[in-house]
Amino acid sequence: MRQAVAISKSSGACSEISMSKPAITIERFLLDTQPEYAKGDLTAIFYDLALAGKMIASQTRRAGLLDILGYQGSVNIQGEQQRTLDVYADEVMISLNDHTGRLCAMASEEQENWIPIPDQYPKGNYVLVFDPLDGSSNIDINVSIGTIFGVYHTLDEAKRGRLEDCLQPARNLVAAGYILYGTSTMLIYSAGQGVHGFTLDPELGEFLLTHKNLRFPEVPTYYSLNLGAYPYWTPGVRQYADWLNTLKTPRLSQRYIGSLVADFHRNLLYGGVYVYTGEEKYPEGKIRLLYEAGPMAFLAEQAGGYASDGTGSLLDITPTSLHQRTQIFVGNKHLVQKAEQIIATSQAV
Ligand code: FBP
Repeated sequence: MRQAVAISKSSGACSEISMSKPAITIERFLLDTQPEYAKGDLTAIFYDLALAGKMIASQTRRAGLLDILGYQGSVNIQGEQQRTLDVYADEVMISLNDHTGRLCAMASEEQENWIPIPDQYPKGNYVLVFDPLDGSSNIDINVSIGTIFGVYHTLDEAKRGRLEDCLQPARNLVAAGYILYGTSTMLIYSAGQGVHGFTLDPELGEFLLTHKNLRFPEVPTYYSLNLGAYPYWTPGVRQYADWLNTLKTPRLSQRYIGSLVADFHRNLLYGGVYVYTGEEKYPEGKIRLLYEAGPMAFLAEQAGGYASDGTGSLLDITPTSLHQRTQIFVGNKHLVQKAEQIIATSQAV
């Protein structure tokens, strides 16, 4: 058991404390595990994302105490009433990243158009796409929500950012992840070498490594879908939901938080599948391809899982618009492949 020395605030005396895990920050871990990123920009982008996570967490944690619950009174490009925390999280993500000289473009769920880097700031070679606060419908009821992000490399280093830089398939992602605001605040990411989890130590104000090399467990435990939409699903999707519902070995339990980040996180730790397909309100699906489904598909593949739109890999779909929606089946590979198989068979009849 590693020993570490800590200064006790009250007496100022030195005392020995036991740390179950060595204190490894994201930056340290990236530099140790992916020295090719040591030159800085991507490591620094993670520093900025971690800071954004800390700032957003400091608000979500006190949401009931501060006047930040409820709606902002504005409507976003999705036609959704923006919540005060949606707008706050969006402003944090943009203001922490638009002047660093590391990015050439950004795209956000809360912004109609792609976000250029202001001319007064130097441009960089990375592109940041994000959903500043996923699961917004859960904010006021104190249920876990999250920030989803994806990092691409620019298509042309000679140019300042362009819309095209944002409209890349998730297969091109350099890194992706999410920040989960739950019982604790966690940052889960992959930069192409596995999926790793860091937990925010509120005392130290640091995200410390707690979950190295996360992979979907072979035997799944859960399935996550909104059964309330069952009547509006295609016959193939209904057959798949029935198959999940009646599976014996293993018997799966249904869990649906209504927050993609939280449902994905549980399924990553315990095995399972999250599904959001076309239905009455969203015929082509609700989840946005660029800054929700794409990053989750990248993480799933890095964790030994798979993500599909019901017919093929979500990683290979090139977005044609920033806020394009898609169907999503993501989780244990065999569960998602079963969906493709059942849907294909139902369409064949
Ligand atoms: P937001 O990004 O606007 O929150 O929408 C995405 C989402 O909240 C997912 O996180 C969640 O899984 C889904 O929508 C819930 O939708 P529904 O309430 O229709 O089941």
